Amino acid sequence: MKIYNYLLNIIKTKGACYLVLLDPDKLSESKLIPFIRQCERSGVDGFLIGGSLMINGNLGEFIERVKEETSIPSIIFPGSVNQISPAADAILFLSVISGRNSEDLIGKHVIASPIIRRAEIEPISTGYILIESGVTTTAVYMSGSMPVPRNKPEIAAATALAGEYLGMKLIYLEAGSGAENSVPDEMVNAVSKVCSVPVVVGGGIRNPQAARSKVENGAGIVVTGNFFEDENNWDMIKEFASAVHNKMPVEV
Ligand code: 1GP
Repeated sequence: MKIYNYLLNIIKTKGACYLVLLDPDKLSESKLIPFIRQCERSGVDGFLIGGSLMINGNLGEFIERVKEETSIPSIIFPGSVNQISPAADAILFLSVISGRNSEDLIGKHVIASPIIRRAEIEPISTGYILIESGVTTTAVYMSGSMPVPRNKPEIAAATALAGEYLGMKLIYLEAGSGAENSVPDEMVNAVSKVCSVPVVVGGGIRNPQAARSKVENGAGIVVTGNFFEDENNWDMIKEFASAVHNKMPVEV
């Protein structure tokens, strides 16, 4: 529970936690180290590492390089059962509870569990809820399931509550990487109201204001990925972190 408790503690002290997604397929060798340094300087609380396909990247080697460079926790955000490595600190043990596909609800977990145990990394049980976002995202396509309609916050809330009652430690509202629209604030609000575990929000968040409004609506953890594929945006990492850390005094 070390990393889970770390996340809870950040939420308690800073108001919310800011995680940046590193996709080994998208982040070139030459950009990785400067990007990590910039994240460290800018107040990022942790890295989610993973990708839907992992076409070129080697996850284990990638995490090792990240770990050499920083003490910020590395948490695997697995796109498949192949994405498990002892180099990480923890892994989001994702169950796609918005879908009805048994493989993504429990099947892959049976295969992954002994590997995670051998790797001695911390599994963080996470109810993963895919939200309709304007386009068919990779996450929706790969899971072969229907996302929750954007205008149905009550379905998201009931699904999240079921996840919490099943013992899940995080509820992740996912619009999908590169989503046209992020998860609606009203939905974040409806889910946060019924859940006592932290609500993670990710997908399509492209400015600090959007990040802040997820937190104001109850998100405990905000995730961004795509936006920083463009190096010209790296200067804004700090603004994102300050927007998420709403209990901290604003730095000038
Ligand atoms: C993590 O999929 C997100 O939940 C990341 O989304 O790449 O759109 O920021 P973006």
